[in-house]
Amino acid sequence: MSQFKFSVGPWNIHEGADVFGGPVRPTVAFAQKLEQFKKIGFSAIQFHDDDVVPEIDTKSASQIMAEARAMKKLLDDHGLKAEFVAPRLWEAPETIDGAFTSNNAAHREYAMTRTLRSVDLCREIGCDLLGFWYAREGTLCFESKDPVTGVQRLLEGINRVLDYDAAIRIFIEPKPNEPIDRSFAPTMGHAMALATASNDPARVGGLVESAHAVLAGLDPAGEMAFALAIGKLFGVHLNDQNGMKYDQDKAFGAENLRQAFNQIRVLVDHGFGKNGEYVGLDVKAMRTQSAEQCYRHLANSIRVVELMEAKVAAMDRTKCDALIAARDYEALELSIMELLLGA
Ligand code: XLS
Ligand code: MG
Repeated sequence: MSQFKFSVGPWNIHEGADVFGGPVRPTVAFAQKLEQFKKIGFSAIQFHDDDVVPEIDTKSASQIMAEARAMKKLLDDHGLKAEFVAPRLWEAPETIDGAFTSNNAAHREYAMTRTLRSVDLCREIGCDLLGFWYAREGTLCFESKDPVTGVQRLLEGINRVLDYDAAIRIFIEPKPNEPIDRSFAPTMGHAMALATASNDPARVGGLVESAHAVLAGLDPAGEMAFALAIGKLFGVHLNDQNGMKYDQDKAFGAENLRQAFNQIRVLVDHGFGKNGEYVGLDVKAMRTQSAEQCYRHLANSIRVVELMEAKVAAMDRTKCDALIAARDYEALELSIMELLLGA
């Protein structure tokens, strides 16, 4: 049994399409996903605005709120909570060149409208957390945007949300690249700086996705620690990533066990979850999985979290402290490897 509560996004069960080929599995109905999520052991759902209300741009304000209320009921019926709503600011034609940082003023306004509506959705489905994954906030051609103005525009977007709703909290989920080449907020340090520079720093924090940190050449455990140190780790998306290539969203721990161990160690040692935070997953099933097996990556990731929690509990802290005091880090490293390898 884990000490954590887990969350998952509906996009974690998908049809298997990639940039080189179309769907390989049938679409799973939303209610069916919820049922399976609950069975696997999740207690909350991560939402994009259009996961709450599909085709949101084509619907009226009253229709949107009615559908949000229906979603809240569906969650209640399944005994699930909403963790956050993140405006999907990367698919609409208005977001072709970014959202808050688009060079087109009308498009920037589209981003703002859609974001404030996501705050309304948060209220309606019972959460107080808005997520910013800045998919296209950066450049494909570096000279195409003023990089100082770009960062200031991100800050302006954050402040508008804080002003709009006195209770809403915001997390920034940094990622260095993909789909853009250079992000304006590539790491947790950038996210923390934006939070601190905002009008209400207490309500702005960060979410670490393991793979995003690896893509930045950083250790996800270190990124989590950085945000924890200043009381701003609002969430995590555990997964894994084999080096610096396209975003893989592999099952947690599938590539780097020591890094996975250290993420759980940092979270456990610093009481992550004690203020109601969820351990979120953001993992994709392999394209080769059949429809019947398309939930395995979720169950497997939770299993690895639990196994790592057991490893953290089994650490011989007295021995580790003695080795640290003796500055015998080779011996310390070996004792961690033995712990992980069960020797
Ligand atoms: C994509 C992101 C996305 C966010 C939510 O890389 O991880 O899934 O978690 O917008
Ligand atoms: Mg994520």
